[in-house]
Amino acid sequence: MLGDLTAPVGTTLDRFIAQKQEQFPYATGELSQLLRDIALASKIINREINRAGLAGIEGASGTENVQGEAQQKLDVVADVRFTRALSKGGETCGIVSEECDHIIETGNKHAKYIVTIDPLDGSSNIDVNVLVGTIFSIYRRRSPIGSSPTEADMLQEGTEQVAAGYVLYGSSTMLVYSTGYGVNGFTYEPSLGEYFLSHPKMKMKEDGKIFSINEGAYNTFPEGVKAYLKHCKDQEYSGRYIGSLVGDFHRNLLKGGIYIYPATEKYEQGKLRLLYECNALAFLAEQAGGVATDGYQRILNVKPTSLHQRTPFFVGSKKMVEKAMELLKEPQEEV
Ligand code: P6P
Repeated sequence: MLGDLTAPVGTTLDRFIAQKQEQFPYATGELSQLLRDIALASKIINREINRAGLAGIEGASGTENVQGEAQQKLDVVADVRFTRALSKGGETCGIVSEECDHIIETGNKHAKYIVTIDPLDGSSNIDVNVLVGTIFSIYRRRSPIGSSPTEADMLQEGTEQVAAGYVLYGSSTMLVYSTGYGVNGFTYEPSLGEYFLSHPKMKMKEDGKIFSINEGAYNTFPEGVKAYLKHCKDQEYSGRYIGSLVGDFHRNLLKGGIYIYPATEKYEQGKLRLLYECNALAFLAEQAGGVATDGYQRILNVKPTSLHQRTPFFVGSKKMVEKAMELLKEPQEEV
């Protein structure tokens, strides 16, 4: 029997943010407004993505990002939209974006927050209609109010995040975020232009049977990773890999599982970036009861040294990540 399809939906994101702010007597509303700015930009991006094929904005832009990777047209569109929304919103003094090699100064020198963001992760999937995502982290600036943002503002450990989240542009569009008091998921209703609370108090299962990894690079994986994959296959777990980090993370958050992007011959420090991919998802994973490491240490404790640094990434159900770490620590014979 289908559930009551007319069941009342949850509260709106705006109302939820306001309710949560009331719980903090000293809250002055800047963080609330910053979250609203991100939600607004995501609605605009959602519209662009849904019409990409019709608007001629699919495919590569012909330019490269700071990583030397081909930018998709929508990468550029998303970067502009988020930068504009955060600048106009007035609550962010500086931004680190995957799409820009330097700190983006918004001009809001009296704003007390900085944002690190991957505006459109997995964008190469857009042309084949596979889900993509936005990943963001919010930190308090360390530099004096009234000054320009500094690199020290950006190179903070993940434990310093005041909020983090992602937007998943999939069969439905969802915004999932945490301010350090649990993880909540909101589903976008385009006909109303609103996000509604659909996944309150999200929890990551302590164990799972799904592993997400690109085995194309298997031959160059660390032996401990090979041993862990052998363990997964001996247990007859399911391999699921979308090629879009937010999608794989979200599924594992809901169903239990592990996502691994290890060091490989091509990416000696791993492919994923610490500041605007791994820290945010590590924050969410821990808030939901999961674990996130670089294979050896907690991701949130890694001291960043550069804006676009990469890290190996093991994130998901606690027992699965711990098993992988155990095998990474043991000397392994060639598998
Ligand atoms: P590969 C997308 O480029 C991304 O950053 C993640 O979203 C995704 O999980 C990973 O890289 C895919 O990388 O090497 O498997 O194609």
